Amino acid sequence: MDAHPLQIILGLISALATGNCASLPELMVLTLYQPENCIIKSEVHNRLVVHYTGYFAGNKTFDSSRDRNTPFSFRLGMNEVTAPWDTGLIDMCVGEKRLVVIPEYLAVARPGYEQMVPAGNVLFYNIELLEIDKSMPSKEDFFKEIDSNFDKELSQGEMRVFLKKHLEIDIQKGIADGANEEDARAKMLLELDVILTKFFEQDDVNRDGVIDQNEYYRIYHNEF
Ligand SMILES: [Ca+2]
Ligand SMILES: [Ca+2]
Repeated sequence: MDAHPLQIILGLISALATGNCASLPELMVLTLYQPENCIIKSEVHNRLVVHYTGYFAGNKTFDSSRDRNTPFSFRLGMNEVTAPWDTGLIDMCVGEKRLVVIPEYLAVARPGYEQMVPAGNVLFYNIELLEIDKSMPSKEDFFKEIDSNFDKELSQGEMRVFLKKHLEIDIQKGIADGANEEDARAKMLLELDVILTKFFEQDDVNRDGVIDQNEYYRIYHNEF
């Protein structure tokens, strides 16, 4: 009889954790514990408070909020944490525990954290969600979300990724309400180009092809 997929995954994780296996093919997210009452779940833009322990194969801890006795807080899906956290902690409820296992090629440290997470390691994060705050992000939060390379300028490519992500959320809502997926997607791509062109024509005041922080906050000042 074939092994159950969960058995294969657990076997792979235990081999990795003991250092008996060299590499992991892709990001893995496992729910270790889920409370019975699991109705309010984490979504993109929510501020989450978590406790986590990060360790390498062989169980060597490299970073732990539990050791510091200080929970860690961040906005989900807004580039405040590495991409595997942003995707791996969606749809989670308070009290839930997950194991996020990040393969070497995705285990990229954020600027300033290179020493803590040296390249070439599979990373294990044992994460418990303590709180979800669903209040709206600020304009500073949105700037950080768009600026994915942290250079404090918003390029057309970064704006495109950001808009696409948010239009995709609209599409999924439309499909849930009965819209045709192909039509919705075609309309989205059309809208995306129109919005992008208009945005840069209007708001790239010095015409250098990027939106800097002055230009960005000028938009907020004028339009919000
Ligand atoms: Ca940028
Ligand atoms: Ca500019």
